[in-house]
Amino acid sequence: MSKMKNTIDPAVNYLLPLAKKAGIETVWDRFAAMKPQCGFGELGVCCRICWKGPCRIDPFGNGPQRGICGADANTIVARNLVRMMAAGAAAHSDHGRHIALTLLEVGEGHAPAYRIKDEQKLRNIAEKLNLAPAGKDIRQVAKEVALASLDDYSRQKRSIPCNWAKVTLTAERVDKLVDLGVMPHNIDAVIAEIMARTHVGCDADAVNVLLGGLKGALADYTGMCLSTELSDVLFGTPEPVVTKANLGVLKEDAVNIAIHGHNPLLSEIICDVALKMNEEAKKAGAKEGINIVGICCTGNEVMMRRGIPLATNYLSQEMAIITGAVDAMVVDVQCIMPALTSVAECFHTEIITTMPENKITGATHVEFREDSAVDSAKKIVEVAIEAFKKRDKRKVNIPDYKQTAIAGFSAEAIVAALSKLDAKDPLKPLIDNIVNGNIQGIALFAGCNNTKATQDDNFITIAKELAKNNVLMLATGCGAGTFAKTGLMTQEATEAYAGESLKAVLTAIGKAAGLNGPLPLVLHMGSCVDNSRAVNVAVAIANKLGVDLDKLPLVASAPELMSEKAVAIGTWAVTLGIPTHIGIVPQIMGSSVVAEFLTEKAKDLLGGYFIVETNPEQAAAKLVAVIKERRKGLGI
Ligand code: BF8
Ligand code: SF4
Repeated sequence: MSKMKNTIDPAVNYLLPLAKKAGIETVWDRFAAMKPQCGFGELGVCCRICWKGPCRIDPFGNGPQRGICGADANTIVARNLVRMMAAGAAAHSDHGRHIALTLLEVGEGHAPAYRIKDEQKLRNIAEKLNLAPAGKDIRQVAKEVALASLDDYSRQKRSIPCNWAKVTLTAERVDKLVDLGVMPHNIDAVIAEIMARTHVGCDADAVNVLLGGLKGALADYTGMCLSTELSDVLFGTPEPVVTKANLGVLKEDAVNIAIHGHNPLLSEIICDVALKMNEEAKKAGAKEGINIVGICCTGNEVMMRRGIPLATNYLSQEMAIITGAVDAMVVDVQCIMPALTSVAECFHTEIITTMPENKITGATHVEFREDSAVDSAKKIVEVAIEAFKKRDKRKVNIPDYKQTAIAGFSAEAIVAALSKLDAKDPLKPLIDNIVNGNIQGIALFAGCNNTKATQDDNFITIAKELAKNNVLMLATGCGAGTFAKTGLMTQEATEAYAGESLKAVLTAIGKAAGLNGPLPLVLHMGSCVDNSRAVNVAVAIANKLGVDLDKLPLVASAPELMSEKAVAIGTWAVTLGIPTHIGIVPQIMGSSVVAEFLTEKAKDLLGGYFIVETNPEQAAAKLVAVIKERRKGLGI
């Protein structure tokens, strides 16, 4: 059997041999050393929930079929899975909480580094949340919106759904979720409930455990939704912006600061502060001043709002350091490889952690607090400039690879582009083209990279196939990073890969919006929390057509997923009625009950379901078939 390629990213393929020569270990070396990976873990049948264990179920039926307490494979797999969903929800919603608390501080006048950048959006949100904003001072509106969002973390009455889940979904879906008992009332309480019900000796009915997981996944949705919308209020609602992506965005003659992680609260301020500290960088010998680049979802956030170039996505974060040109990598939360500090030891690069609850041994910690954000940002830029002075020019190898990428397609930006075709009824041109078949359906690409797949390859293969089949594509997270790096977020990609009817529609919209050509082939919707933007678009279409989400020719795909957050996102997508492809075999196959529920029974219950397919060509074919089936269901 031929060995699977690590990546199709040319910048990474340029750097990997250099890393090898220098004896620097990367994620792919550690993956190779880890093989074969534990078969029990792969199937999800290993339980470490109590210290009588670890227990593992023999998948071949010869050895133990129950753990020491009597839990069977179904219970064990379901518990392991929903704990992942709880962790994903905790991660996203903690991010959301920080944003909501900062908005509250802004409303109360205590956060001088921040301001309300999109007042209209804040008022629209307040309307949506029934807070009657008309005539109120904008700071008062900020306070009320923040408090209504924080209510979603503290409400004790189980019968009252979370505000953000209730007001952003179709009425039919809300009713269905309430009827099923999976509508969250309080994000934190739902996460705690999952931890409680999966404690030793509690919920042992696999399907019941899974229903608890669905509620947790919807708590994840709620947290990311408020996070996205309130971030727009504070930092601006993204609009299309042309920028570059891949490691070639690093500059030899600049102080390169890579911002990595997820939360825009710090990265936005760093961008502001860096602009003012250019002269200091120049004095230190950096002719081009300071060059900020992004990695992972922080990268997506600042790319969408400021056109900051994206250096790379998840799996190649170490590679940024291996260029020898990154002076500081500033990290906040989530998806930051602990390996970064070991790689950085071979260079002059400073790894700077910023969050008290996210430190890495060997990193420099510069604590970030919202009330002293500018001071923290200044300190960070100073550390980067000092590090630049120590850069060893002989070790600099910036790969000459970068692609143009058009980012910034928030739901508002898409509606704005469409309104150039029909000002009174902006969604009409989109819906007309879906109904007449020029656009066959919509696919949302989300999720990570995973060493179990060739980096970026699944995304690209599936997208090219869907493009040929006239499917409109949206992307977030590291999937968006893939498309940005590979040039699929360009007008040229539309010309090259879109089917004729899709191309015609994208060209009509693009030209009307003054882009002098088509919209890009894949629309960059932002970071992982920004998956809620795709729901906004889908709900608007569903409401206009008078159907629920599970009737739309809409699919999702996370072909290289790995994180607990991605598990939570995939699960809420299914819970909202969206057929969702995953390209990595999930760690649930040790339970027929769990596998069957998620891939089949969910369809009857929710309309959405998981499609597991590791082969990208076949995955694309399955997604096209689902879209056709949905079209048939709608009679179009
Ligand atoms: O939230 S796609 S690897 S960076 S988890 Fe992480 Fe996955 Fe990337 Fe952003 Ni999302
Ligand atoms: Fe084993 Fe049960 Fe303890 Fe899990 S909870 S480790 S199956 S005894």
